Amino acid sequence: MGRSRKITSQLPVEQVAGNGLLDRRLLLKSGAFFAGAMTTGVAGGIASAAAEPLKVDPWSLTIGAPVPPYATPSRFEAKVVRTVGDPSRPGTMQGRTPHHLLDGMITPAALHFVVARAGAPDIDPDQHKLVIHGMVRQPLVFSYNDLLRYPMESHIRFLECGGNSAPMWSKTPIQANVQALHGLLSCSEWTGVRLSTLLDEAGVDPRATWMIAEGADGVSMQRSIPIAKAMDDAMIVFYQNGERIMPWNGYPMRLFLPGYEGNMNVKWLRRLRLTTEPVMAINESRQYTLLLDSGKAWRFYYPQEVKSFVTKPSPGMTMPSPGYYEITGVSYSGHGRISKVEVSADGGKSWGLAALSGPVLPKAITRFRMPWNWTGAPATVMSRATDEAGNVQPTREQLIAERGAPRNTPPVGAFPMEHVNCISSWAVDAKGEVSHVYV
Ligand SMILES: Nc1nc2c(c(=O)[nH]1)N[C@H]1C(S)=C(S)[C@@H](COP(=O)(O)O)O[C@H]1N2
Ligand SMILES: [Mo]
Repeated sequence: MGRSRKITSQLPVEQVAGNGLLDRRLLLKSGAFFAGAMTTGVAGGIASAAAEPLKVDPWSLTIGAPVPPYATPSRFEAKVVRTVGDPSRPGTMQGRTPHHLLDGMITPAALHFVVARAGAPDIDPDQHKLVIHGMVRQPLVFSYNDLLRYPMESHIRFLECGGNSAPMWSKTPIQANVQALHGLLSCSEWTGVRLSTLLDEAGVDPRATWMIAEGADGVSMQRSIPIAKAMDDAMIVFYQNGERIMPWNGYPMRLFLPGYEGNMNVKWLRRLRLTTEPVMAINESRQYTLLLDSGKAWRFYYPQEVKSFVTKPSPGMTMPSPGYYEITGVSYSGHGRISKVEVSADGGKSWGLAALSGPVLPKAITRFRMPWNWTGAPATVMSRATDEAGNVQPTREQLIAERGAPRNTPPVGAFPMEHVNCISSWAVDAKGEVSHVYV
């Protein structure tokens, strides 16, 4: 009332990169621009509100559902679920996060990805113990409640399986959605104690160079952690997004190594042994190694490198009509903060800077957003992240040049190639259908 709303009948002609990418600063401007863009048919579908009264829907005429003690999302969101492995093959038990259906930086605990070689053990926290021994002045045994009395810290950090995105290694682009291609990645707020506090209490022998972490699950998973990481930002965590860690993610406690390969983050943690040699468990001698063309393998390759992918639009989606869209996706680096994300809509010929949704935290998912005026012509959408250490996400070709040609064609879900962080490309055809392509 009183103020006339400025209607912008056309999107500005000015683009920051080819195929309709617009200036990210538009996202900071007043909503009037978007209000105009959406109702003048540019976005193709927001009906202009005639001055008719709203119809009264049945849900407005009754008392609603009572408050459940523990809530789950609306029944209309029933498709927002993990895709899970075959439970009859316990060794492959896993669940993938549906990034194409989420927004923001936090993954709900119930949708956090899972890799659990022997499923989730049913651990009674009152009976669970954590032992620190080996090359220490004073071996220690902690009960769960002992540990909860130490000073706590909370940090928002991503976790990614070293085998995430392995389908990108396939010789031809696998036609699957973002969940299948990149779903072994999640980001939570983790709360627990700094590992260095406990190690200091045990008194680590200065000659110790490795810490062997062991889980209490059916495979007694073990991984060797360099002592420098153990003393740096490693944590033992009990809470995930404010509630106790889910059974599948390590209840009642797990090791958390910010930025490091998912596999090293031993769940259901029960033992830390200080020593001078790595344990050479299967997860570090065979799995989570990188076999090169030379026949040699990289072992003990820890940080998850800088990476990003577009979640919207992404394969399996259809863009209903030409007009205004927001391209959005996730970016992260095991080396620190994301410093920038560039987006291309023309297959990498030209790039524009995306807006980063704050807070931009180290070793956490940073969501990026890019305004886009899709003309209806075929386009290829990509994102390229750079971290504060100066690492730039490589193209698939660059990654292949570094590691050798693809040696096999993995099915979706297999992990033959670790640490795949290359750029993903999504093609939008003239019908608006989005598919996975290599450029
Ligand atoms: N004890 C134990 N720890 C484990 C695993 C396991 O099977 N057992 N899986 C590892 C792997 S391969 C990954 S990628 C991460 C996954 O953590 P999440 O299931 O909480 O996402 O946990 C790691 N820690
Ligand atoms: Mo993993």
